[in-house]
Amino acid sequence: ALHPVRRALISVSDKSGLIDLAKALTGRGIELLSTGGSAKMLREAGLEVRDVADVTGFPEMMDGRVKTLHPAVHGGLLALRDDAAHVEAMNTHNIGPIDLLIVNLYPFEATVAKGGDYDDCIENIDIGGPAMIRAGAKNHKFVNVVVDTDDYQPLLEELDAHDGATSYAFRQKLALTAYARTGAYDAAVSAWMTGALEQAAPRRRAFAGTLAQTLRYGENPHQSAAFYTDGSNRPGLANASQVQGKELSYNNINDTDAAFELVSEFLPANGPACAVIKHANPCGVARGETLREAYMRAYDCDRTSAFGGIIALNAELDEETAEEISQIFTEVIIAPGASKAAQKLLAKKKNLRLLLTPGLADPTAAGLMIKQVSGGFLVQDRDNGHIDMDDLKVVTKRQPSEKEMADMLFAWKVAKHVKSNAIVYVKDGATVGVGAGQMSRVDSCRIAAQKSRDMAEAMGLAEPLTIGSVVASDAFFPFPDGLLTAAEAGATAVIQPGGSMRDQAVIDAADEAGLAMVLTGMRHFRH
Ligand code: 93A
Repeated sequence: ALHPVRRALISVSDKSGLIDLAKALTGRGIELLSTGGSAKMLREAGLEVRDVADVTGFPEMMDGRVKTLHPAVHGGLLALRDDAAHVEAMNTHNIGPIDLLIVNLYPFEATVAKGGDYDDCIENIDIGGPAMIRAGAKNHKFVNVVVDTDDYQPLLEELDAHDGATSYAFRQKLALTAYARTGAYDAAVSAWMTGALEQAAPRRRAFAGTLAQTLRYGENPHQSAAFYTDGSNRPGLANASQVQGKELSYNNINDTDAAFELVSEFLPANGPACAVIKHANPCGVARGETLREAYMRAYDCDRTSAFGGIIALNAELDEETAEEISQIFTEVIIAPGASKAAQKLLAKKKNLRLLLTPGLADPTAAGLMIKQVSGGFLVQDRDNGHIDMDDLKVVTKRQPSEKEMADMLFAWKVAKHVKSNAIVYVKDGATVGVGAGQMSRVDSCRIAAQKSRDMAEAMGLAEPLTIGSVVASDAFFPFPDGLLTAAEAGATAVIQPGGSMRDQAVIDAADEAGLAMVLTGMRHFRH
């Protein structure tokens, strides 16, 4: 199923590599048709080109909104060359076959990314381009559709390998890329409109991303993987720049995202903060007088797990913090900046990946979360819920102290980023025990306390740091047992959503143990 290429239609917004390609095509005896701007550029390079307007008999009109939308173009793309009736229709209506379509679309995504206004975005919705791409790709039995400048060279190689023709398999592959492009393009329009109309609700919109990076493998080496950006341009991992280190892996991206989202909960105005992450869960999170202190206190929560972890900072990385971090093996550091001295120091650690972001993420920003299940996707609003001091309801006889209150709010922020069932013990603005991902809440309470005991032993402390701590639970305590476990570990105050049938039993248990307890009225499950 080799098919010769005799006539090409070129209509591109991104004109990089265009002249070289066109020269290579005419050099192989291929006739060129082209639209306004593309034709002009080719002519200026001394190439012979026929205007599409000449083929259609219509000028490009309405600011270019209508240039290629014509049967002379679409007939040439869609006609089955081996169907007598199609060939007769081509002859009757004087339609010439188009064997090669080189199109890239109006830069809609780039217009959105650079903050184009509504009308600007609308004008950058390409109609004729996708119509041609879809037509040519449908007819890949005969037509080659190239939508990616990366495919220019392979196209020329294919033509040379087959004496000016292309194989069916080659055209099929091009068609696959073509439909991925038009699908993603329309999804970008859909996502933009959803945002523009402020209807972030997870309904009535299409999903697609733009391939940003092919990854070496997925969660495990036998899984292939890739990273797609969603065009939302939210500050974070997707638009971070990597200063040094090996390429990010699938797990690095997942964990770094979790680390950065978590540390972004802590406003730099309230002081430096650090989160250390492993397997998307925090090993430790802390504030400090200095960034170095914040890191050390986060590290001290669970030194064992922190090995080979991911570190996120809410402030520019300085030299003394970089020095401290480089004492142990760390996979990734992500921060909204790094001093020259810090960068110089870390440059010696060849494997350490350093990512710099343009600011912190906005925890309150709207967005969507997508999770795949067999046979479909689950889509929900991003968990951008947050609570303030005013939202808290004290339900115990004892009022929490100011210090307990501050630590409870800290613990609550961390708990939001811990896989359920989440239990987080906090003391003086630092986590001192994290229980994550257990099927039973009481187990999370126990594990977090046990980790704190282990750390106390390793660090030679007189007693575990959970003594005199506060505890946060991401969802209500169904029974008093979890709460009592926390009390045994030395917690003096509890923050939790409330809402259990047995809330009263839990409150009574708290009173009996002399605990202060506040209810948030909001749950932060995370799975
Ligand atoms: O405005 S359009 O949707 N209407 C069309 O008929 C049409 N045909 C091609 N946009 C159209 N195009 C797009 O024009 C192509 O997809 C390409 O991005 C661009 C190339 O225009 P020029 O060659 O004038 O620079």
